[in-house]
Amino acid sequence: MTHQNHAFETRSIHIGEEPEFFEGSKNEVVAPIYLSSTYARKAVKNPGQFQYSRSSNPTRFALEKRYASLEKTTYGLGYASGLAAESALLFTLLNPGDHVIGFDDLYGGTKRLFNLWKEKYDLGVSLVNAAHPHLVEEAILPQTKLIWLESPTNPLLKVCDIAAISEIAHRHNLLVIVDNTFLSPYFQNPILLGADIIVHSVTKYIAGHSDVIGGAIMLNDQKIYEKLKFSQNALGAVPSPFDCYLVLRGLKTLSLRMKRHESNAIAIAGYLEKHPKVERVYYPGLPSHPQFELNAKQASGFGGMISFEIKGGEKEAVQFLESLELFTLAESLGGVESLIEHPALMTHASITKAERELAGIKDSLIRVSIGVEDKADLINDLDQAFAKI
Ligand code: P1T
Repeated sequence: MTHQNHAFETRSIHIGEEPEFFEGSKNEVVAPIYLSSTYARKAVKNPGQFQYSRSSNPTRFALEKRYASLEKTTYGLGYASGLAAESALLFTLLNPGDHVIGFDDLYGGTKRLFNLWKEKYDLGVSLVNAAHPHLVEEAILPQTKLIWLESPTNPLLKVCDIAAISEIAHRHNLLVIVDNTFLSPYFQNPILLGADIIVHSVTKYIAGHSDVIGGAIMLNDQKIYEKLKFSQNALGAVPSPFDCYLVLRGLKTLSLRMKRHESNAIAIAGYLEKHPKVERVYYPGLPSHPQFELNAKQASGFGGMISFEIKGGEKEAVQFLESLELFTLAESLGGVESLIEHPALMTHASITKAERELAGIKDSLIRVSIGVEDKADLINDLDQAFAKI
């Protein structure tokens, strides 16, 4: 039976785990964790479906089918981390001296990776406020190859018009890569908006339980897929079968989790916006967000990530963070438990203060990954921590 025409909720449970999915399957309802690193051949020239687990592994194969289905693409590829997937893209698509245009507010580790490529391979990088598509077009150079977007961005939740930027990119023969980590494929499918390649930190909502580091790439273009499939094996940063199993399992509740992350986040963003000790709230689901309507047009939800500036500076932010009891002070996001962090000192400390200031990441900025706990418990915890500063 094929589930390709079913709704997201059905595909996220069944694709890749159909009982008859594998040659020699025992009709398992749950994909087994295939630990074998290598596979016996029937004959020297008859390798069968799997040969060596770095190249392909049945548990990963099941997951890669599901990745493609959830992003509505033809192909999916699994990686050992989000940054391994990003590295594979740079390695596969770029040559020394090429130029990339990125949103000025990207995950700090992505900017650090670009900086590494600047030093090693003379990569040109222009970071622009892609919330204004004309700034992207103005940054195009003869050596530009890629436009790299997040929408919403990490950590300032800026939103860009993926369709408008894809149209500009394609007029100039450029590829558009969208890091879709924040909304997950449940709320947004960038391929349907014209993007060429989707990348995810699977570590976040896709796996969903803060117990996996993983990455994914999804795309339609067969030629690029073949190059990526080749480099995936050649570079070797693949996920373990156990991690693939955890992701297959986590994905089954992605739709339920995302709805709950979002309804909690809407309530908490509203609470923060009214709080006298809060200077400013960044959440695309607030009507006061400058791209509220754009996000509503290109995605079916706003997600569970909120940032806000606390009144004061680093001192007040740190005092607040260290007073919380239910929110966990930790990097990362997208798990069922609420996490909170200080971008300037934590997730975005890998970029220079000058780069942070240019992007608008102040020392008073706090980023929250709203979990799926009871929202009144979460608000009570925020309340008692605000009362301590
Ligand atoms: O951590 P890893 O799985 O390698 O993914 C990197 C990455 C890529 N893209 C986005 C949008 C991300 O947020 C991340 C990782 N981010 C964090 C760890 C964080 O706390 O923001």
